[in-house]
Amino acid sequence: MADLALLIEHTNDATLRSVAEKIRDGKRISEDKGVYLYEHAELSYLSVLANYVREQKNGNTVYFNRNFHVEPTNICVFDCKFCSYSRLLKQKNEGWELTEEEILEKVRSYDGQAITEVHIVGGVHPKMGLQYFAGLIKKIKEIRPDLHVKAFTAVELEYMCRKAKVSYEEGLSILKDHGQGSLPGGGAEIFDTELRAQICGDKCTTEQWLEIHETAHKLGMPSNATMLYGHIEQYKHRIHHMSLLRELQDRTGGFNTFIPLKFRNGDNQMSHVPETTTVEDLRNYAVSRIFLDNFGHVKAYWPMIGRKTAQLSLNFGVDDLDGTIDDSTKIYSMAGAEEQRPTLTTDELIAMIQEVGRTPIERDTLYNTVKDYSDYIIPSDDARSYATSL
Ligand code: V47
Ligand code: SF4
Repeated sequence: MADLALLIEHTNDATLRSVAEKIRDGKRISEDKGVYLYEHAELSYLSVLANYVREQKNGNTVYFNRNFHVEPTNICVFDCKFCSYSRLLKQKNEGWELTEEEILEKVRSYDGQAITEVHIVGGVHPKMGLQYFAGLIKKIKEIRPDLHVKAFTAVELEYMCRKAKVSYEEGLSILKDHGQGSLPGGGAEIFDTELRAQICGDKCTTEQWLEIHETAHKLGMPSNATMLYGHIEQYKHRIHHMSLLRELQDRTGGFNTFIPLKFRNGDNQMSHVPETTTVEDLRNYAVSRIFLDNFGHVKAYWPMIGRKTAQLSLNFGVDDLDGTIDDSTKIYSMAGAEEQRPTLTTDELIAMIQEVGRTPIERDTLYNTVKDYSDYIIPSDDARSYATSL
C-alpha cells in the first residue's frame, strides 16, 4: 500500500498516475491504458502495481498443485506454425499414440500418491473422438474417483463435437457426465483474426474458442485461459485478447486463472522469430495482472518459462506456479524450453515460494486449499539448497 501511495506521489506522467489511481481505487483500466502501460511503464512501476493487485486478491499466498499430464497423442490434423510437438498423420512414424490401457496404467502408477489433478491434452487425432474420450474419463474416475480431470482444449473440443455431430452443449454435457471437471486454457493463442489466420489458420476460430468456454461455464465446468505471446503480435493484440477474456469473465465468472504462454522457437515453422527477453516476460505478467481485474489468479507455467523466471514472476503479479508435473508433458521441452524433464517435488516448489517470502498453499484445481504450508520447515537439505541455487 505504501509503495503504491509513493508511486502515485512521484509519478510525473499523468497517464501513468491516473492508472495507478484507478488501481488504488479498485477500478478497471481501459484498453488504451493497457497498451500505454506496455509501451511506457518501467518494469519497476509495473511491479508495484501488479503486486498491489495480486495482494488485494490473494494476500501473501502462492498456490501450487500436485498434478500430472497425459498427452494421448501428438498426431494432429492441424498445422499450427508455432507448434514443435505435433506430427501430421503423414508423419505418423515420428508421433505417438497411447492406447487406452497405457493411459490407464499411467493413472494407476499414481496409486497411493496424493495427486489431485490429471491434465489431459494432446494433438487432434481423427480416430480419438468424443465417445472414446468420454469412456476414457469414466475409466480414469473408476480408478481414481478423487482425481480432478481437467481435459481438452477448445481446439480438441471443437473438432470432437463437429465429428460427433453434436452441439458444444451436448458434447460438453456428455464429458461432464462421464467425470470431466474442467477445461484447460489452451488453444486460445491470439484472438486477433488476421494474426490467428497466419499462425494457426486451420483450427478453431476465436469465436468458437470463446463460445466453447462460455458453454462450459454455463454447464458448471470452470476453465482456464491462455495467451500465446512473443511471436508476431503487437501490444494492441495482447490487450484485445485479454479484453475479450475480461468481457466473457464478466458474463460468466467461470475462468479460474490466466496463463500467459511465451512463444518458444525451438524446432517449429516459426523458429526464425526471436524469443522475448525475460524483462518482456515479466512486463507481460504484470500488465496481465493489472488488466484482468476480474480474474482471481495469474499462473506462471514453469515448464514453459523455466523455474527461475517463474520464481521472479511472483513479484510481477503471479500467484500460482502450477504443479509438480512429474515429467509428464513434452509440449515445451520439444519447443526448446530450459526444462527438458519438467518435474518439481512439493518441497522444491515450497522452497521457491518461501524464498520470496510468500506462503505456499497446495490447492486443488478449483483453488480450494488442500494443505497450508505456512509453518512448514523443509526437512530435506536438498530442497532448501535447491531454492538458493536457483
Ligand atoms: O494451445 C504450443 C501452446 C498450449 C508452443 O490450463 C506453445 O492449466 C509456446 O494450454 N511455444 C497448450 N507455446 C498448453 C496449455 C496449458 C499449459 C499449462 C497449463 C494449462 C492450464 C494450459 O501450448 C497450446 C499453445 O498455446 N504452445 N506450442 C510453443 N512453441
Ligand atoms: Fe495441433 Fe495443438 Fe500443435 Fe496446433 S498447437 S498443431 S492444434 S497439437
